Amino acid sequence: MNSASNLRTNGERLWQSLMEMAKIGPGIAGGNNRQTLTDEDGQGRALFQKWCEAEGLAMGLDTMGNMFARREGTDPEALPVMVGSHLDTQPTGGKYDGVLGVLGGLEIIRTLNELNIKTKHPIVVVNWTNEEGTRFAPAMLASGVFAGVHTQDWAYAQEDSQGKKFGDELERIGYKGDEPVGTRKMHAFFELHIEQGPILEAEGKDIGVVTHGQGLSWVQFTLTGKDSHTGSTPMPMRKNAGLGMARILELVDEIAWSHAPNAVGAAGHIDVFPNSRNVIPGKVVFTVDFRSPDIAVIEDMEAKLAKGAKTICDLMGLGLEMEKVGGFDPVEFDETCVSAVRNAAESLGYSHQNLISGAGHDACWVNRSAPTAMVMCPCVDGLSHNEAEEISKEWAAAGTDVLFHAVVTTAEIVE
Ligand code: HGY
Ligand code: MN
Ligand code: MN
Repeated sequence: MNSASNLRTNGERLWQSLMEMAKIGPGIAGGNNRQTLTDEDGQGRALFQKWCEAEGLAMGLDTMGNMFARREGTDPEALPVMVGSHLDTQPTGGKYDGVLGVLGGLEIIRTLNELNIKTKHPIVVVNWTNEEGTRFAPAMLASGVFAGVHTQDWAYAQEDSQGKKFGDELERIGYKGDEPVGTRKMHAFFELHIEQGPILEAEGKDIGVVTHGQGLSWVQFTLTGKDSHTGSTPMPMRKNAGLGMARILELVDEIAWSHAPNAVGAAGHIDVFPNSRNVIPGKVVFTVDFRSPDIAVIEDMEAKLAKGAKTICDLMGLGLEMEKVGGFDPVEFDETCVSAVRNAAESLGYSHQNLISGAGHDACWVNRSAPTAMVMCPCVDGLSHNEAEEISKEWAAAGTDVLFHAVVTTAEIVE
């Protein structure tokens, strides 16, 4: 990009919008609890739409609740460059996970409008529904349906812990659109996201040029033993599903360490029944999250765990059910789009390095629909999925500047 190559977005305006959005669905410790398809998610969507309409964008809404805010280009035939992320949060989430990518996209529009810059390709800012997968599994549900990975019917039938269905909740908050999901085509997609890991901060780099995303496996385990009295049931007579889970979780940790340093494993979702202080748990349900940049490693970890869990449960006389409830293969992003990110960081003079994303993102699925790349900025202590998640105003601005240049270069400025 020539004359616009020294352009910068407005970091202060972006920061104000981040803080404004953070007021919706506040957490209990300074972060956010704006879970997907809750009233708070609806309020966050409404604020985003209000800001987009104030910039003259045409709003689109598809049957999975994905929101598309379109700025016209000069060539009506040209496919849009899309840019975005997600506004839903974890129950104890931070203010920036996902939100930075959506509002960074909006900041691009605000800057282009302010400077009256035109682009050949339209630019569309996207809010993908249910990226987190915490209320309705799996993660990246709506971008997955958009990319043809899941069917819409299957997604609509997904239930939360109260038995509420995704499709019903989407209707209830008023964001079930008419546009058939996946019909909207694009020229390219870019996503700005906080790293959610410690590498960029530790290396002193402002920008992560994301070349790959690691793969993910979510397997839900249901162990059944027998509820009984914690006081009067002799040890040899117990069928303790909670103990079975503890042994399996030890094995999860051992398997992940056996593939150090790039594999990880843990269980974040654990339900114990009846969860009473003086009842041996007769049933536990938990989800094991394995990740690695290497699909063979993920498959080996899954196989080792299935085998080991069966041995543990057979020995303890526990019932065992395993169900794959989420997953995607490691992702390689588009070289042209990745170069646009790297060139933007270089021309703006921001320090940068290549990075493999540890977390999953909507870009991982959208990459199946169109050339895709990601920009990352550091976060304090690499902490995320924690209300104490923090970034600096400078990191947010640097990431958005790089996003701006990658998007606008790809959308082609019209002099
Ligand atoms: O699970 C993930 O990696 C993402 O934060 N949803
Ligand atoms: Mn995210
Ligand atoms: Mn997240």
